[in-house]
Amino acid sequence: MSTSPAAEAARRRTFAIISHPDAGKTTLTENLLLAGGAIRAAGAVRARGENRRTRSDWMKIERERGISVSASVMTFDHDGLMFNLLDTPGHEDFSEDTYRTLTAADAAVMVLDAAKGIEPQTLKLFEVCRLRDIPIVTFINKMDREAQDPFALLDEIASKLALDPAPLYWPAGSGGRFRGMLDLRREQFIPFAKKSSDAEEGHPDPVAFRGNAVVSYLDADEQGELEEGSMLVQEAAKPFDPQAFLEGHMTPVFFGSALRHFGVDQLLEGLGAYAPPPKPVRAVRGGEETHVAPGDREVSGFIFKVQANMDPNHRDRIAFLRLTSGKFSRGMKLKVQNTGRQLSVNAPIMFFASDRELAEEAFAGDVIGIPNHGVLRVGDSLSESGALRFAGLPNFAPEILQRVRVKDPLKAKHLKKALEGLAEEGVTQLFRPIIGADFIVGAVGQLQFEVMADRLANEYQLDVVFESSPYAEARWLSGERADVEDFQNKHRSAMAVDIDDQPVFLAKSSWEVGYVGERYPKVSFERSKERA
Ligand SMILES: Nc1nc2c(ncn2[C@@H]2O[C@H](COP(=O)(O)OP(=O)(O)OP(=O)(O)O)[C@@H](O)[C@H]2O)c(=O)[nH]1
Ligand SMILES: [Mg+2]
Repeated sequence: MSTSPAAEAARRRTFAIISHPDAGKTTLTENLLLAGGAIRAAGAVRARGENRRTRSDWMKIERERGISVSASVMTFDHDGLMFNLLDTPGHEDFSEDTYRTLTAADAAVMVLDAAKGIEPQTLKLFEVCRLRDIPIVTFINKMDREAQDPFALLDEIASKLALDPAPLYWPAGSGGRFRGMLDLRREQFIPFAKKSSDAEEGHPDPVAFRGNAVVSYLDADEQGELEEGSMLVQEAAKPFDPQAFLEGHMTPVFFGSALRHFGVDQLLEGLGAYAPPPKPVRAVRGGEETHVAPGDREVSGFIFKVQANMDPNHRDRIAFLRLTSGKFSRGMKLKVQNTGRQLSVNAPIMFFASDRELAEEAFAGDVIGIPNHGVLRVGDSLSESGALRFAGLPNFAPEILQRVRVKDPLKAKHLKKALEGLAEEGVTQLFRPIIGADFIVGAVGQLQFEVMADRLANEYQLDVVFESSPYAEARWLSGERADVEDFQNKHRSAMAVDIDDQPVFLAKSSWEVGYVGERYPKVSFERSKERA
């Protein structure tokens, strides 16, 4: 087998699963792992307190609430291809994580709940995909429940997303009347086995649609309806064109039920066949625009996510590196572009479904976890020379600022460390006012505070409460040092520092920001922090 970086990258399929909350991303992730032979049994997402649990919702709060709060990566080898699958949270309070994760993906699977179609959050995520030219595969999930008319669903994709839907399968009924689906390319009927228990399920093998065996699964009416529907849709929809898909104009549409492991094999096959391998990535080297190709010799990549305490016993901090070129081998030295710091990557982790393993080698498209002590941050570009810089990642300004208090005052020092640890993930912001002993936490959504309180309890044994703070806006200051210092000295009661000791102005309203901004034209007040 060839191991040239180009050939290895060519067999990578790195994709993110996106959708509105609850459409079934995590369930689908699990079942793709199952379909790929990476695990034996899928855990029920909502099976609280049981041993069977999803691999990608590994945080305690995720298991308890049955929601994903953090993106996770899962790698598996199937059919000669390496799949890197990124499960993302659907709730908008966690959008930042999802947006960043999309920067590491070469394709996206958009999961739609067949009863709901395109929901607001799906639309937003889709816009991000479009900005980044990521081709989109559509999976219409929950066909085992009463669904909308499939034609209406396709119409919605076409009108709301301005994307040509090209169904590769066509469903026979839904909910209690769901019988299976027709493979439009092979004229085969794939029967859905109805079973009420969630035990290991097998669905019967496909049969020829025009053959005799189909009558065991469809009565005459159902057969006629499916025949008519499939003819209509093939007349109405454009045939699937892989090139139009890669260019972002068309989406192949799959149907199924992730929970009942139906249609998942077909989706995996489609991803293998059509999802693109890693592409060249735009970068800057020595001030010049350039492209980094997956087959380039130099090993490079960027950090799109940092996660603290994946192993709570070790207070670890894992930076997720999406590789963009070269052949990475364990022990290699990589340099961080902005700081020039070099690090030996001795214990890189790959996240296989059943286990984490040391990554001996990795190629463009792969995601490896690098344990570090806060040296690596989201958005960092890594390479052997340290000269490559990839485009920055989106930075969300905090929308809500709250004061955090630990119930046991003796634990205040411990609280500081814990808050810093979580803030290093870059999703929540920590501000320490210059005057007083408060900690102010900034986040984009209310749910972030709940997650934080929960994680502080579970990962740091700290019982905290979040309270409203007098502040509504945080602004990072920049400008000539003397000007910034002058401003700070005159506004000490509203000044704070972030985890990197950068000065931050805390304002009571956006009006106040505008007001002081006019009086200090030489100082700029940034809504989010760009790392130098
Ligand atoms: N009936 C039915 N239920 C499903 C199916 N897929 C998922 N579910 C259920 O839908 C609920 C949400 O599923 P998840 O996989 O957690 O959804 P998600 O998109 O990952 O949710 P977030 O990550 O929180 O946005 C769970 O109760 C699943 O069991 C399906 O095909 N059929
Ligand atoms: Mg989920």
